[in-house]
Amino acid sequence: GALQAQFKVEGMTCSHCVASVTEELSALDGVQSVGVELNAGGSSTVTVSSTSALDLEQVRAAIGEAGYSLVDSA
Ligand code: 9UX
Repeated sequence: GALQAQFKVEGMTCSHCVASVTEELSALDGVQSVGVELNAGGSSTVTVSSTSALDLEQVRAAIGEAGYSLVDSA
């Protein structure tokens, strides 16, 4: 089955942000789907389904490429 991982992302406030992040993450190896629960006032939750485990630094780079910041979980 597919693996699912959740990430917190700062700075996303609109549907264009969602589209940008979705596009960048979808380009990563093995990614099957990307879902975003937008929270314009704080950190949005991004859920990624993939066929293999994601490389955190690739995820960070993709989110940065879209113009946003991955929030490191404590
Ligand atoms: Mo969503 Mo626009 O950030 O700069 S509000 S794309």
